[in-house]
Amino acid sequence: MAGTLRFVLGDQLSRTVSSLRDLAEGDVVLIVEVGDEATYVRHHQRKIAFLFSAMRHFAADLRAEGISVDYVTLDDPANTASFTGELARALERHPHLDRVVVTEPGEWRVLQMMEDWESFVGRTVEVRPDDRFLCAHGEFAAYAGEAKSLRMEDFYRGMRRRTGFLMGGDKPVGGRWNLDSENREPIPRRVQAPERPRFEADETTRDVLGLVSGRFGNHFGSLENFDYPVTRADALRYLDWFADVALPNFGTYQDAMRQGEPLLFHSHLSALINCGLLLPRECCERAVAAFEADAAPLNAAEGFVRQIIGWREFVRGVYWREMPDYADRNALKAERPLPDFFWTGDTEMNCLAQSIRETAASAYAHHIQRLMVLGNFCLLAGIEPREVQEWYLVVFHDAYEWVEMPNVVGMILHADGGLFATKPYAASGNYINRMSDYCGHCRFDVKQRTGEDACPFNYLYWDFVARHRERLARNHRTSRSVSSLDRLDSERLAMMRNDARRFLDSLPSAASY
Ligand code: FAD
Ligand code: DLZ
Ligand code: SF4
Repeated sequence: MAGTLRFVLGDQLSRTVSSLRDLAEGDVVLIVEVGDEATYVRHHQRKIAFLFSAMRHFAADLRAEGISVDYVTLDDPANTASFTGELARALERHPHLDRVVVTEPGEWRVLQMMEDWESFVGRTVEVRPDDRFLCAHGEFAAYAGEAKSLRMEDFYRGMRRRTGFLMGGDKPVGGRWNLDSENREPIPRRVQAPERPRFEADETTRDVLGLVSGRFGNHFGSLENFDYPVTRADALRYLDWFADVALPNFGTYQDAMRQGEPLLFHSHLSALINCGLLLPRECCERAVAAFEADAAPLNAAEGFVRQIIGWREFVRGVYWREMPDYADRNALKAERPLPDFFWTGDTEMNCLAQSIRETAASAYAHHIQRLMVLGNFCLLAGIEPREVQEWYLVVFHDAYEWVEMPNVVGMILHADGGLFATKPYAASGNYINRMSDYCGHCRFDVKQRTGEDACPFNYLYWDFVARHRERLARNHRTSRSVSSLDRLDSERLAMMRNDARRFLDSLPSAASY
């Protein structure tokens, strides 16, 4: 009897993914653990363990439904280590299957592989759209057209209209589309971050943790205290917990940072959404329901929905529109290698040390740590964009190129020349001091601009403005920084630029990684 091999990748773990939609009697679902996917960049150990465990649990859920699953483990002695090799081997095991169905991948390099599959395996290969995303490629193309600059806000309004989330007819609920101005509060000491549910590692996860520490123990990060959801049921529990407990304060403290507390009121759901255990639509529906039940304010629900149907969908559209050369953009001609401390956390700059060490421990940092601490440093220090991309792709458990790359190339580094960010997000230590308590624990003084004890973000900021003054002067959102630069005492500016040179020259590059 003929049938279909349904190849499900590690970030497609959804029962409703398009490749599983018309599953029929005799079909086989293929899921494979392959070394190449863990090492094309040397992913954080925790990300590999999370995905392998989620893949094994997903396979078990499918089998419990009576679906035939062919699951290849990493330690299978015949494992070829690649998607292509495992597809070919699977078809040898199932010669009666006469076609392959797969959902399009999240990375350009995997799409290139898929394009060769048909001729390689001698079967029809159908690559289906990934309709977990709410905006199809064609719809994004229709929105973006040939435009040289794109604005997320316009796209987002279209998505609100299309989904109907937080809409009253054709008007936004509450009268405003975007309540971001209410979402920039520092977090007062009296406000406690909520205690989170922990999802204890079961036997499957413990097996995977052993496998990963044996094979990838020299990769970045730690496997200790692994307690993240790895099943659909636990992912839904975590979403419920977020909507009930953390969402009400999500908006207000979205930009805040606190020493030792990376999660605060953030959802911590990105890795679950990106691998398929949660659907973006259901996350938004849950947040909207909380708002409608008066359990969360509008600024929280709108802020959360905007991140998902706005930013998340938008960056995915940008990635596929701009690839493959997007990866090589370097508009600011940044050429410095990534400093070694990005892998070790050994830096006296407390905000960076905290963000990097927390990332090593949990494969997570929240958006403002990624944007305004780590990203801001890479921008100001002029770190080469490909090196920054690789770091971000390695260290976060939610990282796939479609989402990592536009955030790095476009959002933090301005390496695409401002395709969608209206200005480079450059900031001095002042911003970090306002939004966090990091500076109080730091050996540097955030108020000083020059000298051994001055916060490096301060002199690096002015050095950045001076280096890029022509570009910044042309942009009405940054021209004021250039005017401020021109008002600085020239001797003082020279001292700051000297400090910046001394600091940058002293950075050890990451050759040891
Ligand atoms: P929350 O703060 O609770 O936000 C809710 C959800 O909104 C997230 O789960 C995520 O799905 C979505 N979201 C929020 N901001 C963005 C954004 N800018 N782009 C896309 N989706 C967004 N997110 C990833 O999922 N993978 C990445 O590899 C990734 N790399 C990033 C690199 C940089 C330089 C920056 C600045 C941001 C990056 N982000 C990435 C976006 C964002 O930082 C993370 O989605 C967020 O921190 C995940 O934590 P959370 O689930 O607690 O998010
Ligand atoms: C990230 C990752 C890792 C570490 N391992 C696997 C794997 O063994 N098998 C698999 O199917 N997927 C894995 N992934 C996710 C893929 O890298 C991801 O599907 C592609 O990057 C396309 O988005
Ligand atoms: Fe970061 Fe500067 Fe504050 Fe130290 S003083 S934590 S380096 S912003």
